[in-house]
Amino acid sequence: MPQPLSLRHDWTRAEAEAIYAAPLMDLLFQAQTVHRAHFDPNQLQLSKLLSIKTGGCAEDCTYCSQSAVNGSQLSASKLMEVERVLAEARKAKAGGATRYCMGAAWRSPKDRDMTALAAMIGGVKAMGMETCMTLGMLDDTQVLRLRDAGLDYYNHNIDTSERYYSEVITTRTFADRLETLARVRDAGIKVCAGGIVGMGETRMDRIDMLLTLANLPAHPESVPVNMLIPMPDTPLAGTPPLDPIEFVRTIALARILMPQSHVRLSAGRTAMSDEMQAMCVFAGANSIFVGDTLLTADNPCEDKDDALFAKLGLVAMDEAKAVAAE
Ligand code: SAM
Ligand code: DTB
Ligand code: SF4
Repeated sequence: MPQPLSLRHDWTRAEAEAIYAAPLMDLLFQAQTVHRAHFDPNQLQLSKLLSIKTGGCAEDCTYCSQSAVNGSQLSASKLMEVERVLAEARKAKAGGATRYCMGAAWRSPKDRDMTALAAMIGGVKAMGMETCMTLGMLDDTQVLRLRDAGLDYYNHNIDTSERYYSEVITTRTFADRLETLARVRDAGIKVCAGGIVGMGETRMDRIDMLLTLANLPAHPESVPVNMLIPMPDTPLAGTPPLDPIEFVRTIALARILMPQSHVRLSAGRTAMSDEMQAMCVFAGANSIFVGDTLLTADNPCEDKDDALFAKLGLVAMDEAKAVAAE
């Protein structure tokens, strides 16, 4: 997708480091200035997640509750029936979501699943919501099948820096992730790509993760920044929490490097105070997951989020505005 000349794809590490490490008030001011040039600062895009196939995954992602390799207690489910997915999507629409994200605990989908996946996409689109799927690695045929079914976004996270990647996952490579992202982009599906912070990585890893995303030929339209949820039964269960200000700096850097992207304050909000979430929004986050469950982990309930929005004067970005901004 062609992008305006003002969007840069040649950020250097020195520039990114200087932005990230600036005095916090300068960093927040810069991020908020960039944010206001591209978005209404009081609007949040609302996405809803559904796990359409849970547990029993062959990959060894150390953060994930769904990896069979981690010896997770979570039992493996089959792919959810299309009608059930659509019934859940109807509830999400009623709850104000404009994007419906369907996630599967797969290394990659099987060809036999593609017909059901296409029906889910068609059904959710017919409700007037944007569709997103996250299904693992895709081959050329699968990408085109999803595109032809009308899929709007594909989520595929690079998770961390290239350097730290093998500390977190060994059953696939950083290059594998970039390959699927390039396929998705080339097919004309919008890209949702971000990562996780708080996994024991260094500040440089956080910076390099964002540099990789910002220096792709086109910025991902959505950039989810997940705070690790230390799930029981995973190798990262006992990981100490990341300093909240480091997290805010990560959000601000994402906003400054990728000015037109929706930066999502993604997993981990249940562990964040209202003040921290407010600071993340000031730093340029303008998308969240709503509803009390992510894939397997908890998310703040609707009442709690409604109270937070009221306190901060935040309103939902309607679908038209969400699409126009991209
Ligand atoms: N299996 C597919 C894949 O890995 O691409 C799709 C689902 S996977 C669960 C989607 C993303 O959720 C991961 O890439 C990771 O960034 C995020 N995630 C998973 N578990 C998490 C956790 N405990 N804390 C924060 N983010 C997590
Ligand atoms: C993303 O970056 N975060 C979402 C979504 N993309 C698929 C997933 C968060 C998962 C949190 C842990 C869980 O629910 O199991
Ligand atoms: Fe499987 Fe995705 Fe979890 Fe990795 S993150 S174990 S690929 S479900």
